[in-house]
Amino acid sequence: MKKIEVPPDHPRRESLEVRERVIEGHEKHIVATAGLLAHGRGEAFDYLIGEKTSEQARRAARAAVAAILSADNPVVSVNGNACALVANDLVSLSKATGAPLEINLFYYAREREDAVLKSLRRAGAERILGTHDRPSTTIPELSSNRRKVDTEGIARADVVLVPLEDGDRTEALRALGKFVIAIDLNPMSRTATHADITIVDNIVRVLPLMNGLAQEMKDQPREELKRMASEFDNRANLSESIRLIMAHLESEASRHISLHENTVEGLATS
Ligand code: PTJ
Repeated sequence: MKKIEVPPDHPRRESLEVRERVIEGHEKHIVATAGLLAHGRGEAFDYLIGEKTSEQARRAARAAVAAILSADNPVVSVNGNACALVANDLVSLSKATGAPLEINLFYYAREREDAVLKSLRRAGAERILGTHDRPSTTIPELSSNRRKVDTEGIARADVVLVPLEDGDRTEALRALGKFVIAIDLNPMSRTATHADITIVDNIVRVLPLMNGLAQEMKDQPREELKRMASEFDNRANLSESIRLIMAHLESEASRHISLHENTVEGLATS
């Protein structure tokens, strides 16, 4: 299918361009068909949070970077959507923090694994875990394809970053004693509620932010970073993230009332 050119002055240009990246990823087998639906859901939640990174999400991102930098064996899990949207940023984060990338697909197909691998390599990744030729083990608590994990990656990780995830794995990883960081635009999802730290933001905004934070924080004492991560209160974070959605909706509702009043006033005076 021919890629559409989004007009530079289109009011929704950024969102449409991101959508095009997902469609292109689907055509290259990087993104699962269900990944298109997942993206649509993400777009809807992005609208609800005002399509910008909140201070709360920044705090969560800072705690998340602290957890990754201070971990013994951190791993960044990569699925189709994350790869299509932020392959370069994932590679940068992996290099900045020493956390290897591990391909872990819910809708596994060999051609998808190959497509994600190719895309990560093209983005500059040197060490990629989770491929079919690597030693693997299974997470007994999980029945989905995600149960197969790399022996040198998620299997022995203490901290796992799971961007844009389906529900059950976060619970299983927590049950295994791992510290889970999720990036999810939906603060009410099962992943969001079960993670240790949930960054409620769009992966396309938050990965560059995390890379900046990794550079800024990488020389901070390990104990200080560990404390930042462990003191993060995810219940309060999610509650505040939901409140931000409500506040945004309130201000949108008020804006529409005042637009309506101005129109009525304008009609009365014309
Ligand atoms: O590539 P695979 O086979 O591993 O499959 C990946 C998907 C995403 C299809 C799979 O994990 C899945 O079905 O996920 P869900 O259950 O649809 O959940 C995806 C979550 O990510 C939802 O809560 C969305 O709101 C959220 N989301 C979607 N796009 C973004 C996002 N969160 C952050 N940034 C986004 N751009």
